[in-house]
Amino acid sequence: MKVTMKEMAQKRSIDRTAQVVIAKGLKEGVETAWERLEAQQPQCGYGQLGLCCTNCNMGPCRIDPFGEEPQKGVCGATADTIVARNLVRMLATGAAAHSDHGREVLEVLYETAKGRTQGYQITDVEKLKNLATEYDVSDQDKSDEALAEELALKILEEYGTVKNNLQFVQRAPEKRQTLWKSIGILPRSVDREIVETMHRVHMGVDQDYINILTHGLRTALSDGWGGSMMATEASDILFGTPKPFASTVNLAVLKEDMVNIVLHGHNPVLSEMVVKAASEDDAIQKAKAAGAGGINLAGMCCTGNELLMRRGIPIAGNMLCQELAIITGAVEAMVVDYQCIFPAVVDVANCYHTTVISTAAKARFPGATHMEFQPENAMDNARAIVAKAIENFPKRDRNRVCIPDGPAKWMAGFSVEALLDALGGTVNPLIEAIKSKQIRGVAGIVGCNNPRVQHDSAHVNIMERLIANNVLVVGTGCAMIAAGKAGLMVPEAAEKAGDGLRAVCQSLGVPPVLHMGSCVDCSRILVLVAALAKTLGVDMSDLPVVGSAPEWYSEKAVSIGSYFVASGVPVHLGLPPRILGSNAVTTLLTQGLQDVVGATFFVEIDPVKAADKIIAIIDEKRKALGI
Ligand code: SF4
Ligand code: MSK
Repeated sequence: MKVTMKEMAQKRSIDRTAQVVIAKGLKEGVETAWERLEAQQPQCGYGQLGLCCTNCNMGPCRIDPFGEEPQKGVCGATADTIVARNLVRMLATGAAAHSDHGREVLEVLYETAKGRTQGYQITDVEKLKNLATEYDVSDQDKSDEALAEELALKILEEYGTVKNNLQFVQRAPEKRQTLWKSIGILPRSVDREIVETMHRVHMGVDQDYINILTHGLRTALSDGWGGSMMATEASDILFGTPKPFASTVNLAVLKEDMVNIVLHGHNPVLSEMVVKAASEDDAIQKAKAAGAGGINLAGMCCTGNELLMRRGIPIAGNMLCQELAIITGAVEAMVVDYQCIFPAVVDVANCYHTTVISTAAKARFPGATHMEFQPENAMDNARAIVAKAIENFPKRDRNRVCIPDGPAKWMAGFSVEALLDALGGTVNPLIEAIKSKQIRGVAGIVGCNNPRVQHDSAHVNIMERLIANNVLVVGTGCAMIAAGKAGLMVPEAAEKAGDGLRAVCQSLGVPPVLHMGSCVDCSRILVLVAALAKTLGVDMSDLPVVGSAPEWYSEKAVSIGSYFVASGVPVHLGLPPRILGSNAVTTLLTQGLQDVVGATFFVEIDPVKAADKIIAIIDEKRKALGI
């Protein structure tokens, strides 16, 4: 039976606007991730099981999982060693990505304090002062700039500190810190743990899968309670701590009569300047002179989340929408910084008039127009980027433009500070709601899209079932963009929640799914969970709180999942990691860690069953707490 393009689009995504554009792409013969995934079939079985090692030039080696004799690589590495090494290598890459992003924001903060950047300012002075106190930096007789300079330097030093512990670790409950210390996973510094992971996975270093994975947890903690948390806090100081905002989301946020600029990637330092540059009169006049009504900015992935959280800028979509935005035929420029950007956006852009503008020295895309961003000339760089996009508008082929109708409304901006504001200053009302069972528990739903899963379906199905069962959902990243597109992030979505959660949401005027930001802002979830545990006088592992990454793809997700588990929060994965080639590694991560850190991973592909398992864990924790 012939499958129509519409049916194929529906099979690929549940996002109504994505379906329209997928069908357009199919009609126009534009290749996207779904075609490329198909072309990759069958994907390598050794790779899927984590049993392929390319760590040295005696290899590549692969272990036959069905081999009669236990097999080994040329050096003698076993399946357990190879699987563990491959996993922590992924984890370290993810931790490095988050942490390097954090370092760049801190550097901009430092340079801004020194008066050596263009366009930046210290926006959240209260947060600056609070952090200074946390870092034991006195603010007496100091200007905000002098304070920021000293603080930024002190935080930057933690990347390679010799003091052997990270300041933000002290935000965790004492019990947790003691546990980390006793099992040797208290993170010492950001760079050190990542570098040590890379050392350990070299041929002939760490061969003990338990030892390798234990250090993996330490590395992940240096991300969650280190690099990511630093990225979040420094971004808040520079650009403001998020407050609830109403905005719109999905591909329909693109506008037919405007110069559309899509801002994609992760780091807000450039995109914040593009927002400023695009609102300048001169830019708007230029856009009008080019025949447009003005300039329309739309976010994509986590750069989008950063701008949404602080500026209310609409988002065109999550990870699998990046190629689709270009296929609408209405995007003048896709401005990219780094992480989660398909190199293929350049090929897709070649089918239309879109210019892909790369901006980071460390992330070049062959075929893209590179306009390197420098903080000292940030506004000039941003103006040039906006001008480039405007130049493109007359080249748009109006006959090939197809922007779907109906942007979805959503409400975002739930930083911990904003949540506390809504709750009257403390987490106590939330704890009372949990104790009284109005709220059964909290689920942190985070992570990506993956073309191996119907786009957004796992996210939305899990979230709908959770809220219907009175589980409050908080989250970050592409998962939250999926929720927004599905209408779960407006206060009216409380109608879909169970009685208790509905009443709480209605009394506070908030949705049952709370958007806490970008991938690095998973650190906000850690802070929230730590605050709940401390107020209750228990450890984080005692709380009715579960994490989930239903459609994950990224190495960063491996790090995020691992720092949640190491922090005592059980984590659901909607797709298995590449560990199944080792029973020992699989058993350790799905069972053994319970006795070590009080939490494990579990894999469940079916979103409804996954939600039920999350609820079952929440109920068990409630029982143990006697609530
Ligand atoms: Fe093969 Fe060992 Fe080299 Fe890996 S490290 S490629 S298993 S020889
Ligand atoms: S952008 S890491 S696809 S959430 Fe942060 Fe989305 Fe995952 Fe990238």
